[in-house]
Amino acid sequence: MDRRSFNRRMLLGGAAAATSLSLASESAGTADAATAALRTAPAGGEVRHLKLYAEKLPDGQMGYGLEKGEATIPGPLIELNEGDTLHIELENTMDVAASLHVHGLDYEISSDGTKLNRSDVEPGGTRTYTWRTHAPGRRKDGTWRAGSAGYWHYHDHVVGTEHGTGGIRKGLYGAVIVRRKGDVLPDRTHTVVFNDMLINNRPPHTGPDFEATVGDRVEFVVITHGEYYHTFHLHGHRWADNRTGLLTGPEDPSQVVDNKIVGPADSFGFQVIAGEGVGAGAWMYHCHVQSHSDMGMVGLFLVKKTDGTIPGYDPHDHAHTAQPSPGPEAESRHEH
Ligand SMILES: [Cu+2]
Repeated sequence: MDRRSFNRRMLLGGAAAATSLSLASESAGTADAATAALRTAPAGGEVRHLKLYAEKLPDGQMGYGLEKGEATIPGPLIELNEGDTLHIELENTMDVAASLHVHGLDYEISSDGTKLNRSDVEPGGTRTYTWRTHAPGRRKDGTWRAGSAGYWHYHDHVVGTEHGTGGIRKGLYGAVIVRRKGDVLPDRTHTVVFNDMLINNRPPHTGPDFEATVGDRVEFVVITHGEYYHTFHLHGHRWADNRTGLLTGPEDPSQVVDNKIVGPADSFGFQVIAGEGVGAGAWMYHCHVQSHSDMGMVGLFLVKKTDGTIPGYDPHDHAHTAQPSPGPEAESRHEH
């Protein structure tokens, strides 16, 4: 594979719109291409600023976006390093109140994103939410305090009900990744949200599909919303059921899985080497509750050979793409 090494990271939006955002600073290390060394997350500690818009989409759904008119479902991927602080100014362009509520990070009650705490945003209004993160460490009483690193998510907590049930249903959600210093950085990140019986609020049987080339280090963030429990299954690839999805060494006791049960507001993530040991192909991912997969909770991890082909895959005779597919979305591409 073309495992280029640069000392600069940049994220580009997906095909449909700008759906990604790198809040991670330049990765540590200046490995040269010959060694193709892993890129890893630097220490955090930076103060960052971000503007988000909550918008109604033309089809009646709702989304968060980095620019007016560019909201997506899921919303932008937000990446931080432990120790970072993020100030997000949310502008609500809709005709109903909305908010931003995050899981896993540190925030004061004024950034709760609930009506209860008067931290929602009226139509046409703006509000700044502050999220903080911290590295793990020992408390004064000797106990161990977990760090913020993890695969988390944010969502509206106001539209429809006091719990944002209507906003979440319509697409007001997105992924947050907090990395620990030294965490392996992927080439690309994809967000998969099981929301009721849909994936990323798309029509059943229409993906989203994600493309990679054999050897790419691909990261998935999997989030669940709605009323149901699901099982996330990826064909041909496995991951460790721990914080990063990666084993730390031969003694790491984490279970290696290719299927994981998830329920509403769960989130997890992992990295795979595309096609490792199995090669290129149209690898399905889907909910493994049989009736759910039959109803269309399925997408494709399209792993191409270096010449761009996918053996055995003809998109035209594949039922999965019987309906027009807008192409890859919710994708964070890490150019480096
Ligand atoms: Cu399911």
